[in-house]
Amino acid sequence: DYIKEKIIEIGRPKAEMVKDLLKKHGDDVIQDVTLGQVLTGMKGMVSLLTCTSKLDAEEGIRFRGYSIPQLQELLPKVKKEGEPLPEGLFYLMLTGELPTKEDVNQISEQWAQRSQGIPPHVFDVINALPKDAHPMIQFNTAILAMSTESQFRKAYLTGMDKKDYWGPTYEGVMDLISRLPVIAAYIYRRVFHNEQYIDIDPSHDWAANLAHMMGHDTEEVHRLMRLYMMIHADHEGGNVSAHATHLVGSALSNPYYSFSAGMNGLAGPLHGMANQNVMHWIHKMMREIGSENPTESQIKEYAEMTLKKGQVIPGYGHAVLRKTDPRFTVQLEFAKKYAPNAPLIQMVDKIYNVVPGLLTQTGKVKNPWPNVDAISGSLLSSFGITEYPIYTVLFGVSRSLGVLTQLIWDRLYGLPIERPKSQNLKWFVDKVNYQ
Ligand code: AMX
Repeated sequence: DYIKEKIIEIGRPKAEMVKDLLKKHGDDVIQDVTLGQVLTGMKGMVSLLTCTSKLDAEEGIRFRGYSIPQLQELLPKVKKEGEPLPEGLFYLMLTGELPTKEDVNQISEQWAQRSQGIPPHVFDVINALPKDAHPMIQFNTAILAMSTESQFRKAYLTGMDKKDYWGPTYEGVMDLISRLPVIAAYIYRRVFHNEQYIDIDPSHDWAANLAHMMGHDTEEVHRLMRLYMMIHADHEGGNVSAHATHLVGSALSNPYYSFSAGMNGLAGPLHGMANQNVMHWIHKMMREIGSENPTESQIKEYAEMTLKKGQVIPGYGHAVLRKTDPRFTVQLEFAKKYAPNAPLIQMVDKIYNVVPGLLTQTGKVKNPWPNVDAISGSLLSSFGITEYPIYTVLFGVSRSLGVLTQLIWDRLYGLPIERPKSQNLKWFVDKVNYQ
């Protein structure tokens, strides 16, 4: 596997640098921490080493330095006018270099092959759950059930050198990423399509295969799925799914345990579940207003009511971003190009016209602009994937690309167990001489 060779070549000197940096500058002060930061979710506190991507409050995500529009130009595609292949983004996050078409093909083939290895008990475990168990419960249960295959655990027990931990981690990560679309599609077909399952097509790329196995085997859904899988892949290290994966991984838990932790976090309504909740919010609004095509002033009134009830407007706001999320914008552009008359996209536009103003008026929301989830569900729905409880699962399949790549780097760097200090309320009170 030449990708593995490449990782050693790039990773070893970086790992040495981390050690040396620590030795020479371990006591240097890099930032002051305020009480406010600790009590509001550690926002802005630099406390993680993440190399796969970086989030700027104004311009949004960059993967290894490249913005989404740049990657749309630079990453290999199936067709010139199409969307980049997520395999290419994975390669970029893993190695820091832009892939060739050949690198991407090699990953597509490897993943199609590795996807065949899901042990039968994983499907038994899914089947043992009630069909109305939320798809994220089924997804995460399957991920944990797959950890029986962990190569890391076996290698650890045989007693390997720490320096080599990244190797079996890489194998586990490749297996896991390859198998997630199969699991996601299985759950989708089980819950929403009468258990009519569709086999993988090894000639397809990873994202197209997911669409194919879900039963949405058209070129336009392949294209949409590639876009979706690219933009949800990573959002630097501190978001709940990335941080949870890293944290649990720091105990040397295998990639399945680690990723499962991240997915439990993604299932929260303030994080990945927001994409489903946006659809829930829109449909409830249409029902309550009694129209599929409410006016902007009706939407405004409904949104005001949501705020009055002390609830959040899903799809808006962000812990880091302070402008419209470029992941929202790229989806809106895609929609305007390929589904300009879709009613749900027009609805997204109308909501976009009224909600930021309302959130600004509250005086407390730090970012009144839409995030990735404000449109992703409406876009999927407009292309026929209308069963919105599956949306967070699709987010999760994509998120594996970034957080599991970082897990390989955690092992390459030899990062230790994470263990921040906690204090009780009295300590904080005394520290600031609170009267
Ligand atoms: N609607 C109503 N109120 C909101 C809001 C929204 N969309 N976004 C933030 N607020 C409120 C907060 O609840 C908080 O209220 P409080 O002081 O009464 O507790 C106040 O504004 C300040 O919060 P903040 O500093 O602006 O946000 P945060 O960093 O604490 O939280 C986020 C960020 C995303 C959880 C929040 O904006 C939110 O709840 N948004 C809606 C859910 C959502 O879309 N989540 C998806 C985010 C992207 C992702 O991870 N997929």
